[in-house]
Amino acid sequence: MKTILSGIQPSGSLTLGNYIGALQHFVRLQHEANCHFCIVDHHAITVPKTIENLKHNIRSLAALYLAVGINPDKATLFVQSDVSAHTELGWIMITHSYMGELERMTQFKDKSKANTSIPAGLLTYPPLMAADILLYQTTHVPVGDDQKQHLELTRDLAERMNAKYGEIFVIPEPMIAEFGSRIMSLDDPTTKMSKSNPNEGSFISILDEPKVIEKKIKRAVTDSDNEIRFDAENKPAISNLLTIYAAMTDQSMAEVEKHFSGKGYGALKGELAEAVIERMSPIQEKYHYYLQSTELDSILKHGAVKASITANETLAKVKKAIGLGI
Ligand code: ATP
Ligand code: LTN
Repeated sequence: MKTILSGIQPSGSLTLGNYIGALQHFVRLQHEANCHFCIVDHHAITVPKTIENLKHNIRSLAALYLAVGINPDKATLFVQSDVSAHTELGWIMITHSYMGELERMTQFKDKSKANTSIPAGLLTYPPLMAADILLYQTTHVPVGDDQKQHLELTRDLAERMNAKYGEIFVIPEPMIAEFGSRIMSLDDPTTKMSKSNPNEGSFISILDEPKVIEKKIKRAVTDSDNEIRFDAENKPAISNLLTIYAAMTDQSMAEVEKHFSGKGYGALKGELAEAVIERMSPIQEKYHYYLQSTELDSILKHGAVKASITANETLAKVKKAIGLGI
């Protein structure tokens, strides 16, 4: 049986990119693997946050995990900072990382560009992510395409430590889907759809109201001719809209292309808005239910207790192998 771990940062409203590239796969995988889904709040504080915002975003993300269909009886859902083994192993991973390899990470380069004084946590972010994964002897990590480089580093660190101390870690494999692992911005199909983009028209949030979804899709940029076909290189904007449509309607790209053959961009945008609204409405309803329920808190508490058992076992094994403690 596969062992799976993935994490999402509580850094704001999740987008359709997070849903298609990550959450949708998590829901399917929980039926076939031993799954751990983590709210990575320690990762979120690598850029400054207000206390109220962080608190809200943690509960909000937990409610969203449940609303999209994560079943706490099947998967372990927990908050990273509730399982202290993450930061402890995170530190050990930092001490086995080289400055050069951390400075090469594109997410570090992108996120530090915006800062005049760069928080050190942005640099040490990937070894903490490696700890998240390795603590559960994870075999597979479902993520979007932007996390490929972080996973390569995780594998490098695990192999480096196994070579030095014996087989302490399972080497994890990335799970990156062929379609939908890189949903692009609606205003610029050359950049990734991101919840931290200051232009709200560039992304659709899972919690956007129907009217907002319609407006954002209507304003989405298109490509120059009026032909609907999937061609990521020459028609990046339309290919992005087709990818979102395929994910929202659970169809293959071939089926979607056939459905829109001979139709114009207006039809694609209209049907896409309908499909997104239809898929998001029940999620939004469940989200509001979970957000105000105390059930949410007990699910997270239980998840942390369960996760701690495995995490502490691995941590103890690593500390012993390295020679730490008494
Ligand atoms: P930000 O965009 O605010 O920097 P993020 O959304 O990339 O943050 P997370 O919220 O931690 O960061 O991402 C959660 C998961 O969603 C990850 O697996 C990530 O790869 C995936 N993901 C994020 N954006 C997209 C996207 N545009 N397309 C597909 N998958 C995505
Ligand atoms: N780095 C990821 C979030 C993340 C993660 C993880 C993903 C932290 N720990 C463990 C998968 C597994 C991001 O920025 N999206």
